[in-house]
Amino acid sequence: MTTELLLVEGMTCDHCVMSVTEELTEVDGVSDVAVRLVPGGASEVTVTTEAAVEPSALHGAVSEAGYEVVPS
Ligand SMILES: [Cu+2]
Repeated sequence: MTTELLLVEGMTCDHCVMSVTEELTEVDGVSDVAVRLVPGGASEVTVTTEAAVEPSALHGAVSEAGYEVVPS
């Protein structure tokens, strides 16, 4: 089990948190998603994985939800 910290821009409310959580949870190997919302800044999204997951799959899921992963 490992955790990945993603910084995500564009999230402003609980609905954004739900969308990002939902998309990331659908990625194979992801077991948990925790978000510390920073409206108007880079929110901290902690993704727990049970198997090896390509960072690009996580970034893709965030884009799918309509937000952007920024370099940490
Ligand atoms: Cu929102």
